Amino acid sequence: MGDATAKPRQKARPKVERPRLHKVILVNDDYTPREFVVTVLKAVFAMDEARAYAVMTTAHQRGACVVAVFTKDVAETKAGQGTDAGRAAGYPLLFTTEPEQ
Ligand code: TYC
Repeated sequence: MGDATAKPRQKARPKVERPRLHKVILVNDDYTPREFVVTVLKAVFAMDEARAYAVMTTAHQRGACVVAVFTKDVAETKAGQGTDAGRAAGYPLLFTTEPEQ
């Protein structure tokens, strides 16, 4: 006879999708001063000088650089803040976002 009190060995665990993360990408251009890019990276992405300089240099040399990964909303907000900071100063600085994987 079956044991009516036997507990399931595992709790039912409904599969929940993790929200996909989105990359913020810094795009190089020929006009925005390097030091301005570093300043924006520090202000918007809370980077220290060394990290901001490394990201700026990678974008400068390779055309673009992944800055950080966030939920979609945060990625879009931060990309907008960075791009807006450039526009406000008259530069074509551009941050884009794209989903990871
Ligand atoms: N290429 C720019 C310059 O030589 C600097 C720069 C780096 C601009 C990275 C944008 O995403 C960028 N002044």
